[in-house]
Amino acid sequence: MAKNPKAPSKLLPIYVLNGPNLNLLGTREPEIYGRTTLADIEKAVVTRAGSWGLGVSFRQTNAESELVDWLQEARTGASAVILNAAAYTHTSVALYDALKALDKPIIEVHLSNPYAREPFRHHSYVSPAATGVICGLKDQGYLLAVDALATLLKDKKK
Ligand code: CA2
Repeated sequence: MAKNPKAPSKLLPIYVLNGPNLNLLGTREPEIYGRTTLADIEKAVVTRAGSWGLGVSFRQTNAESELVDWLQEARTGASAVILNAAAYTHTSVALYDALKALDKPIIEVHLSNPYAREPFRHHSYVSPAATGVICGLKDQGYLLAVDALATLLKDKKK
């Protein structure tokens, strides 16, 4: 699909959902998560999605229940979801259930590579319900997820 910023999108927006503590990005542990803030990532994601004619609803919460509510909302409000569930990735059956109820493309994103970190980060409740997983590429992972979704959504329309 050629990028055509002038083409108006008939698609619902992509929800980009971020879990606990990601609001602190850029303030600590830059060696793991990079120096980019979540606001910087939002700006870059909105620009990249716009270049594909796609809209974005970018959100962050520290509450597991709010992530579940947003995933339920995505059933009718989103064309696809990019999810960095942060620590809930490794703990939340509720997120797994909500993702299984969502019949849309889902890309799991992590800034770090959880498989190169502590053993408790090696299991994800999100991955079995995700269309694809991108990790270890810091903020670039979000942009790759947008590109992947643009292709998947175009293929779906064919
Ligand atoms: O690498 C990722 O994107 C993670 O989802 C980030 C989570 C972590 O629990 C996952 O295992 C992997 C942690 C997000 C906390 O981010 C902070 C950033 C700066 C300062 C403090 C926390």
